[in-house]
Amino acid sequence: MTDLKKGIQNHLLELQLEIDDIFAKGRDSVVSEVNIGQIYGGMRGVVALACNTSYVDPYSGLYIGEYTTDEFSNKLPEEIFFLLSTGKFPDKKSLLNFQSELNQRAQIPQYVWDVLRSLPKDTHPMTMLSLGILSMENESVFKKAYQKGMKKSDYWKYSLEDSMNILAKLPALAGGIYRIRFGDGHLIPHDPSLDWSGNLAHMLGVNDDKGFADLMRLYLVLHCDHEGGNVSAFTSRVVNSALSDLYYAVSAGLNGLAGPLHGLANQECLRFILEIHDKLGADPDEQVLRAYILDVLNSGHVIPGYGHAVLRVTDPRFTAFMNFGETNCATNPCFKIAKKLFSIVPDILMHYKEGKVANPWPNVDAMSGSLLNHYGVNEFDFYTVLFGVSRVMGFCAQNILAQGLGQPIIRPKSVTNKWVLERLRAKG
Ligand code: FAM
Repeated sequence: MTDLKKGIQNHLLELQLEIDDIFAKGRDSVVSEVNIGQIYGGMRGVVALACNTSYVDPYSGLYIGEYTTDEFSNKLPEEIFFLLSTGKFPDKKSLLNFQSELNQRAQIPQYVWDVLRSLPKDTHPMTMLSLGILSMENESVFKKAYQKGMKKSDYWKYSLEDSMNILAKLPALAGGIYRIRFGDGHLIPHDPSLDWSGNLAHMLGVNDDKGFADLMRLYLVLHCDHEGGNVSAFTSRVVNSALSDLYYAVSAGLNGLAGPLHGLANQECLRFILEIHDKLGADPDEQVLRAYILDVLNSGHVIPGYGHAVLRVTDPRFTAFMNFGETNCATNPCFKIAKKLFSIVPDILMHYKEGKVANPWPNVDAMSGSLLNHYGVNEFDFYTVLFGVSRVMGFCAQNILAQGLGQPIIRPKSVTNKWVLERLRAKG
């Protein structure tokens, strides 16, 4: 058994003991009530899910296990996947074993490239990523074992196998999508001497600069997971809860990530910054920039990269990217505009329409595009693919743990307007 598998097994035992304790202390205790506004309001604020990979505190941001963003942001993505799924960082030997496993599984079947190359030239790269993974569904070891009648207690082990196979192929898949969609179509081979994010930087073939490889590492670490209720993670979990295997579940999660209010926001952010650069110049005057932001708001548009459904402070992932930018690309015009926006937008949003924006602070997307721009990745449509490569770690870890804990199919109850009206009438 690999160290990762052993680690997950031990983690599942710990989590199960905690759940037993929780149930013993108060299985029927009420932790959250649902009002009618929430039924019609995207279930915002309803506590209805348990997710033990990560937690988002409104005031201190993302925790993976016990670790704050500051504490894990200098790690490798492989260490982060270990942490998400076992609750602990791997030691050196376990890390090397895991990396070697990934290397052995990195080869992408030829039919995936045939599918991707057959798509219209202007297909969105997120469609290609989602379809690339879905096209490999026939390789699912979970599906094969299920058909042979595997025990429920073994589900997570086969989902781990599927996860490893999917994760191992992501750098090559993302690199290939970039080269087919934006380059000459020539694929750069996987290099087993490089780690996971190093291979992604290598196979994109955009930039040999060490800073770019460092940015890919940071990018893949910071986007890995954001608890269980966000659109993509929740979608992935709902689909997997029907025992659709991880190829289906990961592809479904990525389809949710492709929305402009979720993962696609990062491409909108750089577009917004470049528009400012074109219209107002590289170093816009503060008052002019303020007026521009107000115009955008008054024309009914959101300011991309600002706001969050859970966070109520500057996203620490934004801060990690900003610190990276200060060290590596402080003179880049987009980075400078992104920094200037940070000094202006929160104040405007705070006072906009009597403070209706719950969180005026920047989220992870407000800065990442400027850094990618600095290293020459200027195809906005590709940005969410990088987000997706990272977020698949969270989808996989969440689903493996949920299966290991025997969680059932997810099926909340919906009601009609008539039902709600009758309820209100009955209450008088
Ligand atoms: N600019 C202008 N208005 C904003 C705003 C922003 N950046 N953020 C929120 N609002 C508005 C929002 O549209 C809503 O207005 P209406 O009542 O007229 O519909 C109002 O403020 C209250 O919304 P909220 O409660 O503050 O936010 P939500 O929880 O409904 O939505 C976001 C959260 C992230 C969808 C929202 O802040 C937004 O659209 N931000 C811009 C897009 C963005 O950056 N998305 C990335 C999210 C990121 F974390 C990710 O998933 N990658």
